[in-house]
Amino acid sequence: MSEQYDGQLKEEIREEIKEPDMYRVILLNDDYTTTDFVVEVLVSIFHKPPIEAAKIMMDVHKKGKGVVGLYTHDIAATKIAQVHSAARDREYPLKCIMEKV
Ligand code: NFA
Repeated sequence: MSEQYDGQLKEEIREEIKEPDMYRVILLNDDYTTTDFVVEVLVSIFHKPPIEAAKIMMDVHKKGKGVVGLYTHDIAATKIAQVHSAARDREYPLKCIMEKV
């Protein structure tokens, strides 16, 4: 096997094991969404245990925003769409966004 071919193989293997880009999903506070609904969303969409969900909700309520979780791009986008859809159904303005880590 030539040096060049060996190098090409190593390069291909390196590309195959590259970790996916990760995104933080960030929940934003507002004055209208109920605390119960936010906890409900954190439990049902983000699979947080209820006690942790209540802590995250209070943190967002006090600080204006907070990280809910770390996901690959498509999982983050799906969860955000699920939050906005559930909020729209109940006529709450609850919003979340994603940012690349
Ligand atoms: N601030 C909202 C209230 O007082 C609760 C809330 C928390 C909304 C976290 C959005 C995010 N009812």
